[in-house]
Amino acid sequence: MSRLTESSAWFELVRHRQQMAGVSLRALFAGDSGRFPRYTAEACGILLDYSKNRVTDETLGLLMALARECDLESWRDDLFSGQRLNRTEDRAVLHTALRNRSDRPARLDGLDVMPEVRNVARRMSRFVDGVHFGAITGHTGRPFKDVVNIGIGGSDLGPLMVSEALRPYHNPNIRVRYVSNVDGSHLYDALDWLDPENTLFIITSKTFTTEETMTNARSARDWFLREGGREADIARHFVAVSTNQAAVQAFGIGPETTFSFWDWVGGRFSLWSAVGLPVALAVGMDRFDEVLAGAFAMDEHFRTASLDSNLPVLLGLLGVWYINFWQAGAHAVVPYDQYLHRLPAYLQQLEMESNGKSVDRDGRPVDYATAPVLFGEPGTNCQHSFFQLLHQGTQVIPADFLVAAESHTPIGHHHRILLANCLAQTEALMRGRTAEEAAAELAAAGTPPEVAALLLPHKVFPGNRPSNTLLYRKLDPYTLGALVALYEHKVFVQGAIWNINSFDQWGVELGKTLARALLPELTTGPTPDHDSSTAGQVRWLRERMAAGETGV
Ligand code: G6Q
Repeated sequence: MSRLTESSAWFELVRHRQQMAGVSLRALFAGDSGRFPRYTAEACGILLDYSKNRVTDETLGLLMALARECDLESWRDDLFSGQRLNRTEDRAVLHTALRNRSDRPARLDGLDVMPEVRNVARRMSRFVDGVHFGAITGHTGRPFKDVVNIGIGGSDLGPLMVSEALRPYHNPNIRVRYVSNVDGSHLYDALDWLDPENTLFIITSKTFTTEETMTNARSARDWFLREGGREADIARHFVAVSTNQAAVQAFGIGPETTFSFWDWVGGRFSLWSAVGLPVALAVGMDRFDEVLAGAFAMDEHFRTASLDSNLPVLLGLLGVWYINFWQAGAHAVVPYDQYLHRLPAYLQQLEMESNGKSVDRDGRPVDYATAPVLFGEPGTNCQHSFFQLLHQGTQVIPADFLVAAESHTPIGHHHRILLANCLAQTEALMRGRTAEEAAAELAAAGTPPEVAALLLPHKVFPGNRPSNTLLYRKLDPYTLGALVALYEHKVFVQGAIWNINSFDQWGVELGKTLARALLPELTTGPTPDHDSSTAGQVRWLRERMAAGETGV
C-alpha cells in the first residue's frame, strides 16, 4: 500500500463513496436550492460551476483533507520557488516565470531568471513589430505574408491552439500555419500556394534534434532553395526558437534570429516563452502579452487562494474523486466555442503526457489510477457524435463544458442557440429521464402502447452524470491565458495528490528508439530480432513501397 492509499483521508473517501452510491444529483438539487451559489467559484473572469457533481459538503471537506495530507500547499510553494520538481531530468519547473507580471524575482539556484525572460520578450517584440511594420522583410524586400511554424508536441500544440483561439485578433496581413507531422503531406499542403519571397519559417524545437521537426525543417529549406531562394537568403527566411544554440547555428540560423528559452521550461508548458512567437506574429505582441497577463492572474489565484475556493484545486480534486473513487477512466472536454477547437488536443498532451504515469516520484509502482483518457470536440458538433455514450453508455464520463456569454462573431441567434445547447446538455446529463417521464412523453405523443413498450427502455436516461461548467464573458486573450493556466495547475494538483512527476515523459522514448532502428530496415529488410508481426509488416510494405522519395 502506498502512503496515499493508507492516508486517513483516502480511507474516509472510500467510506464516503459507498454512502454516495445511491445519491442522485437530481435529488441533491431538489433538496437544496442553494447548490449553485455554494458550489461555484470565480477567478480571473472565469466562473466554475461544479454544482452538477456528485459532491456534498462532506465530499469536498474530505477532498480538501486529502489535499492537505498530500502536502499540496507545500508542493505549490515549491513550484513557485523554482525547486527542481522534475527530478528525473534534474530540472526546475519555472514556466510561471515566463508570465510573471510582478516585480518579484523568479529564482533558480539563487539567481533571478526574470532579466533573461524580459530580454527575450523584448527581442520577440522588436521582431514582431519589424515584421508587422515592414522593417523586417524577405530577401527581395517584400513584407512577410505567410508564417510557417515547424515544430511538434509542445513546440506545436500550445501555439497552434492559442493561434486558433485568437483568430478574431489576427493581423489580416499575416497568415500563420503549423507543420508538425513528419508525414510529408503536412508540409506539402502547408507550402501549397506559398511564395518563398514572402514566407517566414519558424523552426521551433527545444532540443533542435527532434526527428520530425528537423526533417520538416530541412525539406522546407530545400523547397525555399528550389523555389528561387539562395543560401545567403536563408538567414532572412528562417528563424529558430530553441535552447540549443549550436544546432541552430549548424542549420544556418544566426544568433540575431534565434529566440532562446531554457531547460526549466517543459515542452508542453512552453507556449508562454518564445515558442509563442507564431502567436505573437499572428496577433501582435500586445495581445500575446494579454495572454500572459491572464495566465499570471491565474497563477496568483492558484498561489494565494484558499484550497476550497481555488479553481485549479477544485478541478483537480473533482477529477481525483471520479478517477480514484468512482473508477472513471475517461474525461471529456467540450468547449462550446469553435475557436477552442484545438483545446482538447492541447489538453490531451497536457494531462496525459504529464500524469499518464504508473510509478511515483521515487519509482515505486502506484496502487491507484492516475490520468484518465482525455478527449473532446467542440459543442455542438459532439452532440451529434459521442454524446450518445455520455448520456446512455455504460461508463460514467465526467465532462468539462466551456462557454462564453458573448460571441466574437454574432450572426443572428447563433450564439443563443449555442448557449441553450450547452446548458441543456449539462442539465440532461445531471437529470436524466426516468422511465415514468419517458412513458408519459410517449403517451402524450400518442404513441401506440405496443410501440411505446418497445421504445421505453431506449428512451430512459440514467442521469446523475457529472459535469463542470466554465463560463466566461468572452474568449479574449486574457481569459484564454487564464483558462490555459487553470488547466496547467489542475494537472499539477493531480500530480501532487498522486505523488508523480508531472514534468517528465519517459514513455515517449521507446517508440522513438525502435523507429530509428526500423528506418534502415525498410530498405534492407527486417533483422531477425523482431517479432513476426513487425517483421511481416516490414516485408509487406517493402514489396509495395514506391521507389524513391521526392521533395515537396
Ligand atoms: C513536451 C514534450 C514533447 C516535446 C516534443 C518536441 O512536454 O517534451 O512534446 O515538446 O517532443 O520537442 P522539441 O521541442 O525538443 O523538438
